[in-house]
Amino acid sequence: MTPVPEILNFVGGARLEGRSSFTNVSPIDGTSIATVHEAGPEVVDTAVSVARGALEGPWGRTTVTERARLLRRVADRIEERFEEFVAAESADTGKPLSLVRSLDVTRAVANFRSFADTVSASGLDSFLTEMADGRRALNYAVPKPLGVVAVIVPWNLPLLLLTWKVAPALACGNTLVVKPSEETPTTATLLAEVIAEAGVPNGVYNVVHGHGPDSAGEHLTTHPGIDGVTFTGESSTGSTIMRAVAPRVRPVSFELGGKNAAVVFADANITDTVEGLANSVFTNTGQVCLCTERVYVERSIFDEVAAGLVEQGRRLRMGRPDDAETTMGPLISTGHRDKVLSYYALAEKEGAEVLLGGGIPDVGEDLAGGAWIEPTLWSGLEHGGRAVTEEVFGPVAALIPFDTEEEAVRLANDSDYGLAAAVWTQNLERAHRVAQRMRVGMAWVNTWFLRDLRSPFGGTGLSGVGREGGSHSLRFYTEPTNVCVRL
Ligand code: NAD
Ligand code: 6OD
Repeated sequence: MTPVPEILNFVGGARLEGRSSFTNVSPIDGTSIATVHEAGPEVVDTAVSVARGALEGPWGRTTVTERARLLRRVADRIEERFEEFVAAESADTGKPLSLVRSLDVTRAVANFRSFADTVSASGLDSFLTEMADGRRALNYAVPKPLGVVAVIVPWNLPLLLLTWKVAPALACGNTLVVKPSEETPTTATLLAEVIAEAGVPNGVYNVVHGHGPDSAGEHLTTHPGIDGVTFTGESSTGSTIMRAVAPRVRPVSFELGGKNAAVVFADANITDTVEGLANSVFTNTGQVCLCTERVYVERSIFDEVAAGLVEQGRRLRMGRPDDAETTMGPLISTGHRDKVLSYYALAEKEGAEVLLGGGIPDVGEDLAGGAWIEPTLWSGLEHGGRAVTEEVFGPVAALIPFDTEEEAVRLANDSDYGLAAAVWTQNLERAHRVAQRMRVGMAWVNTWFLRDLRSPFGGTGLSGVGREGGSHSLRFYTEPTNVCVRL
């Protein structure tokens, strides 16, 4: 038997062992794929102090031009090692290689290039001169890095979400201690190699591995040496982290959960809409925070849309990531599958008619140890039940009919979350009117997850705090000092 690789913490350019370790398991078939060294308090402590040292060293004196050049070099190096990143991300998550190539790693490259462009155009390197205030004074604000930033990310789009934070944070001159999800430790560690190869000084980008509570995550968020936390994950974890940083009043940027709605009007192009809806429900096995889990359909086309969506779900092919026929991977773990299955059972208890799926598929003996799940569609649920209000984070949606635009807006907005919505209609006026009334951070019209990396990304309510993307990210990762000179 070949020994599984070891994944170590990466601190100040060195690989550090942990006092304990855990096994990273393949979601495809349940086999062990790596041993991961868990960072205890002493490793986290070292990482934070190394990051502080790097902030006070030459990195702290780099110019925007130099940092933008380094970001572009990181993007180039990821491209050079593209297939290595693809293989690592797919092994950790079970995603089809085609998806990792087209989405995860491609976006990692784009994140670095986009923030290199944004920071170059931002004027962050020069004084931002503001208007004199009428009392013959000149005000100017000097943007400084936020400092040592804790970056904590989940398992669903590990490299995409990590680089979405790392690129702007580095662009602004911060130093970082990154904690990837315990489920997906590999690409954050590969990124450390690439960042070093690009010429970023040791200590600027550090990785600590481990779990959340009582482990690396908690050690990091409660550490007195961090200046801010940027976090993507569950809303309840966001709430815990907020409490952890409260005693020292540290700023947070939170991208959290969602229970996203799609609203489909009778005047929509049905073929395009059904295809778009299927993407928004099933992409990445429903494990995208933006995925649609509630579909409100105007009653006159309800049956047609439901039938179309069922047909799209039936066409999904589960299998090994390197099989060209595979279009849907497993969930991240059998633990997460237990949670999703508990919602499948709950929905039936709450009166769902199961239009598609509802259980564990037969994927054959080879893959039986994996976290496979059937894509699932429900109708007949009341709007207020738990299956329609709580985030499942699996390949599942509830279809609910509506009769008027007002009712559709009310139902879509009736959620404690407020991340994303999609409106499907060919009526231009209605498209703008309804999209603007959505109580969410991002509303798409006749599309889903179409991204411009400069636009504000984030959610309201339980879905987050603040916005990231383009200049919005730069604002979080900098701390301005205003200088007022009497004239
Ligand atoms: P999670 O909150 O369980 O874990 C996210 C990260 O936080 C992991 O690295 C985990 O180890 C760490 N963590 C957990 N508890 C912690 C604690 N007490 N202190 C410090 N760190 C802790 O989330 P997950 O299950 O990995 O990801 C799925 C969730 O993430 C879903 O709710 C999904 O909607 C959300 N998500 C949101 C966005 C967005 O942009 N809004 C993007 C992706 C995922
Ligand atoms: O596209 C992005 O920048 C982004 N942050 C996507 C988040 C997806 C959630 O799973």
